[in-house]
Amino acid sequence: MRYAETGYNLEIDLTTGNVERVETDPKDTEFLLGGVGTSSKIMWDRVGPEVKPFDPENLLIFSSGLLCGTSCPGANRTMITSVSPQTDFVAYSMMGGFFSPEMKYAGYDKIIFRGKSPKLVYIWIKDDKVEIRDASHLSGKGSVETQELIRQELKEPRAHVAAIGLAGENRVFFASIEQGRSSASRLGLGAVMGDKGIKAIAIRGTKDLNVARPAELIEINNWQMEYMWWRQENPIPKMMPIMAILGSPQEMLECDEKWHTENFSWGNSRVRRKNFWTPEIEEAWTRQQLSARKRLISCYNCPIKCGALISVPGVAAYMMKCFTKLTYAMGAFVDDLEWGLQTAGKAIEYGVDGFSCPQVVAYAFELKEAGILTEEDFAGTDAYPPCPEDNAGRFLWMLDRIVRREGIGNIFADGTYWAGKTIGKGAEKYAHNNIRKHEQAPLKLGAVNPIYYLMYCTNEKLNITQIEGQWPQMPYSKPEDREAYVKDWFQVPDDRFKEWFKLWEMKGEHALPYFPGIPEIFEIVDWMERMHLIDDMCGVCTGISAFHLKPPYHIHNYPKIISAATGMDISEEELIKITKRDRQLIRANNVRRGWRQIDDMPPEDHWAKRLPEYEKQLLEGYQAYKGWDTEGIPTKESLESLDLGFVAEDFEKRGIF
Ligand code: MTE
Ligand code: MTE
Ligand code: MTE
Ligand code: SF4
Ligand code: MG
Ligand code: W
Repeated sequence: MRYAETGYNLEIDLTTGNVERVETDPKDTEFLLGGVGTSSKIMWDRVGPEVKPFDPENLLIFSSGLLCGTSCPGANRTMITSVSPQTDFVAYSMMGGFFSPEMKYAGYDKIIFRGKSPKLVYIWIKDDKVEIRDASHLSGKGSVETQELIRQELKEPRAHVAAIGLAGENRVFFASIEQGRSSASRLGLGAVMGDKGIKAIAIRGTKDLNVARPAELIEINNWQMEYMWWRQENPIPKMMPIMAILGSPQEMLECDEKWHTENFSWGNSRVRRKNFWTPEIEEAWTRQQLSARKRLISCYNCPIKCGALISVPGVAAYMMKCFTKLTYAMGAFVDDLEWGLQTAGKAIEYGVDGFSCPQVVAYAFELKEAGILTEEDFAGTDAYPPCPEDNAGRFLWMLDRIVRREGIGNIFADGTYWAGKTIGKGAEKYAHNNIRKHEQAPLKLGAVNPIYYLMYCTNEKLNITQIEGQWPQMPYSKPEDREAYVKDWFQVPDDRFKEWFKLWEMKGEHALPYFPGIPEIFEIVDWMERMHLIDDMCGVCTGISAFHLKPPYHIHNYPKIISAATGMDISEEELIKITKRDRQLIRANNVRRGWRQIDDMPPEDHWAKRLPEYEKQLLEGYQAYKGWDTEGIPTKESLESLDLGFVAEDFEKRGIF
């Protein structure tokens, strides 16, 4: 008997229409747990470096995590893996909601798509019954709208549906996949879904899922639930609100946006607006947020409710969480939150990433202002009007051109990096906020922070929120606050971390960037990265885990949770080894595709004050610490010590070493 997982993957070949339920090898689970771990192995085995994002050979894998569907709180993430059109590397993007548990209850750990359908289809999975159904009547429909239409058509109100909008159908490089209370947003996996001809996947499962030692598991889960309630009622003192309580950043709850609106940049990540947050703005934005927010909502088996149902005039109700609340208003320079929420609603129906899209549109207007694009590029045709002059109007005009790939929009539909290359004439320079060809949060800061520097340089995930956490962003200035903070900090790998924290100060010798010291920084970064990776293998939401300070999941209880759920009995050391192995394999997939360290440097202007010598020392040291060479390639010794000799052999054959 398999525990915590079903032991089966669903393989769907869209070219031939072949559907197979394939038993998986339990050894793969011992080797890489599940989620991104086992998906990376499938990508390694089956998608060679010659495969391009829109080749039929590219796979699109919807994976549950190892703990999804069990009693573990917040274990609901679906990890979607494929070669990204935006980066040409193997990417993964996540969504919460209800999809993964439903997949497990239908009897599958992963759904693996290959090939391409000749016409637009949707997939209907009800337990053992799998149908590929015609979706021509859904062509052009919104991603949220489609979910409801399919539930009605199937007369299955309890089916969970992941769908793409117009952007995915038109292969916009930053197209998302939307699903009820969540979104797999980044890296354009919606475009791969559209390219394969899949409009949506609907799923309903009614089977049981077994766990190995239920009483033991539930005891830990009960402690986690109690602890979470306690944490919500006892915010961490003197921390910024989104870090003080659990949840993917609680932007739906929080109305005070002084910090984000004045410290994050507007437009194409360019302009900081000091003194934006006036009493008038505060009053208007708070009122608008409270009236738009109908109720707070959660994902499967999570009490935290960090999402919200949003209803604003002119667009259908939709779900929102985290920072997309602000990206549209700020990207467009429109000082009206309600307009931002309306535009976000529209963009979500089109199915685009709320981080990339506003920056891409802002970039287009920067190029116009710089004279690189001309009036003619923004002219109308028989099919659409000329571009309006006002900020709101021109933003919506460009959004419409992009998702339809009309006129100049066709170029911007490829994102800032590729659009810059196509346009030339110096346009590349204006695409200034990318890492690995991908638009980053519009965040420009002062002096380089060594912890963030290393995360930006080395992590394969493309969002800083999806790597950071565990270690506070800033020290407390008062020793007694630091003392109080470490008192109940049982999540740390060991007590040395508490000692470093107690000595860490805002200014002077014990302040960033030179304190904590380099070896300590490596351990802190490694810890943060590891916890995120475990979440992404297990399908646990980082909003109640790795992203947070003092979360209910940590390095000491994870091995117990995994053991009780699966019956595998792994120790902390073994879990750490699995995460190292998984990390090397994720990296190896991309190294084989030509990735080198130079592809992953943070934008030059990310920090105003850089320290090139120190940065070099940090990066080279961390690479050695992680078992990589100076180009970021995993070394032979490291690969072999993690039982990844097959990767080393492949690298040898290809002359990569
Ligand atoms: N959980 C995992 N395992 N991995 C992640 O990267 N991202 C978090 C959170 N949970 C993340 C995660 C962040 S920053 C946000 S905003 C939400 O998931 C996004 O939720 P959604 O994907 O369901 O829309
Ligand atoms: N795009 C859409 N369409 N919807 C969203 O909720 N969330 C943003 C960003 N883009 C979001 C979005 C946030 S807060 C995060 S952290 C990332 O997507 C999550 O990326 P992922 O879903 O690819 O893991
Ligand atoms: N960093 C700082 N210093 N302060 C913040 O409030 N907000 C986070 C994160 N980083 C935040 C922060 C939130 S809510 C989001 S969703 C991300 O920035 C978005 O950026 P990313 O694309 O880099 O994850
Ligand atoms: Fe969903 Fe928020 Fe709970 Fe995470 S913390 S599972 S995003 S409700
Ligand atoms: Mg997501
Ligand atoms: W986020």
